[in-house]
Amino acid sequence: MKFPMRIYFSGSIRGSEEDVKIYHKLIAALQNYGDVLTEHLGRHLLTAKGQSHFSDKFVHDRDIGWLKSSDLIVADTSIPSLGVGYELAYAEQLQIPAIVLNNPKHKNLSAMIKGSQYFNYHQYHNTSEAIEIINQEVPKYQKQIKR
Ligand code: 6K6
Repeated sequence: MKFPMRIYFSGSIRGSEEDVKIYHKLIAALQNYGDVLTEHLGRHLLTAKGQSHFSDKFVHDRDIGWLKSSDLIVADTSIPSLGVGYELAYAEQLQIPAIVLNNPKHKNLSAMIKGSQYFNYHQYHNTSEAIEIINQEVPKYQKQIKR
């Protein structure tokens, strides 16, 4: 039996939620390839400062659990976010494949991400370009799943 790919989408929350509409579209594109564990990031449920009725410890432990169980992480690094950087470093440590999508409109991306040979890094300039990258890159990882 073939199991759906488990994809962890990572994007800024407390860094800034400015790009939530873009995340929504990227998540919809990723859902063509598998289950997106963090699909809530693309919803407009998030309050202004990334607060919820869950404690920070709950959010951290739940998200790390999802990350550990994922086959692929796709991170939008366009808005600098400590959480996204933390998740990418965690993925590299665990050798979970990671695609980094970066729109240079906001800031120059940290050398710690851009300079790492581990990440499958792509720059994009608009949402359709980011979706094209997803459609081109994600199927490559689908073939690697051995579950
Ligand atoms: C807000 C709305 C619903 O729940 C919340 C609470 N906050 C978070 N919920 C879910 N994931 C979170 C939350 N805060 C951070 N993260 C994780 O870190 C996500 O997986 C994002 O990829 C990343 C964002 O980090 P910051 O530093 O921009 O907040």
